[in-house]
Amino acid sequence: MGDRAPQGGSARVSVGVIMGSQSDWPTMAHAVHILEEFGIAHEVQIVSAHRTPDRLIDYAKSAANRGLRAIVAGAGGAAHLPGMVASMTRVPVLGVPVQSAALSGVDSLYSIVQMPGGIPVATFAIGKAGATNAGLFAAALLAGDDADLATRLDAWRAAQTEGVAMIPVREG
Ligand code: RP5
Repeated sequence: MGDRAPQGGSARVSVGVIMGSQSDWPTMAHAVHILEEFGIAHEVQIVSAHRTPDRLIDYAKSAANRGLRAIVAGAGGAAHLPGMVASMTRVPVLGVPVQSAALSGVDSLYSIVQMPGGIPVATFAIGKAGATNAGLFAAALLAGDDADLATRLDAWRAAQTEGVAMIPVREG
């Protein structure tokens, strides 16, 4: 079992970030960085559906009672981690398809997005954009009953808008 000490704050952990392998970290780091930026207490673990199945079961079945409000789950290839976690918890699962070497993440995307009706997994874009947006989506979920977080999220979005130039720089 990995360390479940909260990161990004001393408050009760509200978001779990899990990934199928250490090799998923460069992608999933983008979700973690968003949670850090918003000061959202979170935990980060490797949970593999096929290499650590008992860890997966323990993680998913304990998630609701431990107070998790969202689980960001990234995996590549067969990518059954998000769906398997979702099958064992009512906590919303945000699936991030990691870009695979063989099929560029299309395999991961299809695997995560094609959940049969009854067990939902919210599926994001392949790779960095998906991980970033999963982090932002988790923040948006929590902002529903956290006015301070809502203010920070609105400010983040406004800053993003402010950062877009009207006229493109003519490069090259
Ligand atoms: C999946 O297999 C992981 O999520 C990872 O994206 C992929 C490859 O894992 P490694 O062989 O790099 O550990 O389970």
